[in-house]
Amino acid sequence: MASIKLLGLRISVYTRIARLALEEKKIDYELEEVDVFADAGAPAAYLKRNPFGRIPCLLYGGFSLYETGAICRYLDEMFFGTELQPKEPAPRARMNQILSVLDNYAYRPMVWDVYVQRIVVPGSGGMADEALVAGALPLIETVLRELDRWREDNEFLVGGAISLADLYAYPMLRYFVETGEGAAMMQSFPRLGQWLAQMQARRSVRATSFHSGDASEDGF
Ligand SMILES: N[C@@H](CCC(=O)N[C@@H](CS)C(=O)NCC(=O)O)C(=O)O
Repeated sequence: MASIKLLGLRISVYTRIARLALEEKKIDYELEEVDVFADAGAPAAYLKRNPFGRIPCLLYGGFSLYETGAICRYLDEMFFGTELQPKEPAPRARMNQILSVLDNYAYRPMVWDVYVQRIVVPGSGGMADEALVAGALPLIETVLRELDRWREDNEFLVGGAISLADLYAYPMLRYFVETGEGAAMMQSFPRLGQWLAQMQARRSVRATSFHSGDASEDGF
């Protein structure tokens, strides 16, 4: 039985980021599903752990930790294995900059304004809010242009080694490219498309797909 538990949802972007860190570090863990999207809201027991009601939350021994950035840095600093943060100040700062850009300018536009409107809302019989989709695209394009510029021709977003920047970006971009707008926009950033395809092949990415037994990520 794993001594580390992650409370979250398989379909959640931030849960997947934490799972990617656990997988990259080869840490044994158990994912316990907590449905914060239920009509009744996040379960009361979960709100005692995280009063903001956001997932994921990490449990290790008596230690309980929420906020994905804190979780990922803790895992990286606490456990041996692949290091997920550059040691040198400049690349470390670039990685932190990318995390901040993704948190603030990518997650909501890519996931909620485009993916949810294009895939989830019509999937449950609703109509997409076209204004929301259209309004999100310019900001997303700026994010992709910056990621493409920072990556240059390196293998990963920050130089030649995987870092938290890649683990944050992948789940957000993954949802975005499932939409027509996302797939079309990625054509303008072929280097970033190549990065996404490389990430797709990683063991950690395959071990954490958004849906169980999902082959839809294989094709990209
Ligand atoms: N700042 C939080 C954000 C986490 C977050 O927004 N998670 C989403 C799922 S991907 C969530 O819990 N949403 C529930 C809600 O919005 O009520 C973190 O870094 O962990």
